[in-house]
Amino acid sequence: MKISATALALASLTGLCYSFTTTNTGSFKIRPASSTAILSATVEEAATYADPSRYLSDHPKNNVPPHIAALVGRGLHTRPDHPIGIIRAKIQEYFASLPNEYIVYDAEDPIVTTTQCFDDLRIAPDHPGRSPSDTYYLDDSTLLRTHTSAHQSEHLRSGVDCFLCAGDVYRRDEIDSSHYPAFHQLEAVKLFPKEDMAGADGLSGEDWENSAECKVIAEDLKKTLEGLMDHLFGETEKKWSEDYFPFTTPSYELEIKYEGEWLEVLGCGVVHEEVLEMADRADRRGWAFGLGMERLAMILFEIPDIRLFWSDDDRFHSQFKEGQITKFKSYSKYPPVLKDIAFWIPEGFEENDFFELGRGIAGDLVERMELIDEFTNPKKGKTSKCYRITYRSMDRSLTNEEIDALQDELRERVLDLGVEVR
Ligand code: FA5
Ligand code: MG
Repeated sequence: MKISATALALASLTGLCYSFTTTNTGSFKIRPASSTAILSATVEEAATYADPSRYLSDHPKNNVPPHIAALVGRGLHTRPDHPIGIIRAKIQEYFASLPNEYIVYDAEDPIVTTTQCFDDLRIAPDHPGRSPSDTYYLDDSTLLRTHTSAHQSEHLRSGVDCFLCAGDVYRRDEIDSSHYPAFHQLEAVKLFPKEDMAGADGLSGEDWENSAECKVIAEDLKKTLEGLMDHLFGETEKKWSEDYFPFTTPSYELEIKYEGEWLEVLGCGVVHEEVLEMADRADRRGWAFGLGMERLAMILFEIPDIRLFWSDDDRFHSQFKEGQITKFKSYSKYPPVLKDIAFWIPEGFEENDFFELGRGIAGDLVERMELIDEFTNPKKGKTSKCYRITYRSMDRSLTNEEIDALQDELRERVLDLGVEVR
C-alpha cells in the first residue's frame, strides 16, 4: 500500500501534525488529528525556526556557535525531494500500512527545556549527555534538543497513543563521515490497549520486566522495526543488542549490515513506567524508538559523507526525486589535505570543544578530526594528544595556502582551551 505522493506533499506542507487513516478501499485519508490532542507547532511557527538570532545570545551559558545556529530550521526532513525527506516518507508509508493509526509531528520547536529533554525521561542531573560539553545550551534551562525523545512526554500527556515525531537534533560530538553536530531523528511511540496489559496491572521494576505483557511489547517492538528495515532495505542482515536508556527498560539497539560492517541505526525499548507516570499515563504501557535518518539515508542512497545532506550544491540536489531511492553519483573526489596538530592538554580538556573549534574555523571543509597519538610524560605528569585533521571540499580543490591559513588559525585559537601546542 502506498500513500500517494501528492498526499504526502500536501501533508508536509499543511500537516506538521496529521494522521493517515487506511480505508477499506486501500487508499489513504489524511485528516488532522483532533485539535485537543495538538501541542505541535503551526506552519507559521516553524517558519521562524530558521532565524539564527533565536539561538545566539550573550547569556553566559549559551554555547551555540554561529555555524550551528545557521543550520537550524532548514527543515530537510520536510523536503519531499531531499534524501532525508524521502526516507521519512518511506518510514511513514510503512507505519501507515500497520493497523494502528500514528499521528505524525514534524515541526516542533527545536528549542526545548531541560525538563522535556532530560527530566521527563529520567535522565539524571549528572548524566554526561546533559553537560555543556555534549549539548548546545541557550541558557540555564533551554537547549537545542539532543534527541526527538524530548517530545515524547508532551505528546503522551496530551493523550495521544501512537505517534511519529521527526526533527533535527543537535549534539556536540566527534567529527567524521558519519557524525555531524546536526542530524535528524525519527521517534515513534506506541501504547498498547489497557485490556491487553491487564495481567500486569500494578507491576513495576523487575516484576514488570519479567511479565508476559512486557515481553509482548518487546516482541512487537522488534517485529515492527524488523518490518521497517525490510521495507526500507529489502531483506537485510540485522543484529539486536542490549542497550541502556534511562527512559526505556529493557532497551535495545539495532544494527544492520552495510558494506560488510555493522552500523547502529536506532535505539529503542519498552517505555519506563516512571516516564509514563510523569506524563500522567501510568495506566498504560508501550514501546518507543528513535532512529537516525542520516544513517539510513547514507546506506540507501549510498551517500558517502554526512556533510552532503547540508549541501546547497545543485549537483547533489538534482539527483533526488520525491518517492525515489536512487544511488548517489559522486560528482567530486577532490583530494584531501591532511594536517596534524599536537598539544599538551590541561586538566578537564574536552575533546568536543576542540572538534567544535575546528568546525567553527573551517566549516564543512573539515571532513574528519581524529586522535592519532596520545602519551603521558611521567616526569611532566602531562598528556599530549596529536590529532589529524582531514580537510576536503566536496565541490572544489583546496589550495595549500587556504588550508595553511585555517590550520594557523586553529593553532592559535586552540590556546583558548588552555592547551600548550607542541
Ligand atoms: C537516542 O537518541 C535515543 N533518544 C533513542 C531512543 C528513543 C531510545 C526512544 C529508546 C526509546 P542514540 O543516542 O543512540 O539514542 O541515537 C539514536 C540514533 O541516532 C543512533 O542509532 C544513530 O543512528 C543516530 N545518531 C546518533 N548520533 C549521531 C550523529 N552524531 N550523527 C548522525 N547520527 C547520529
Ligand atoms: Mg546509541
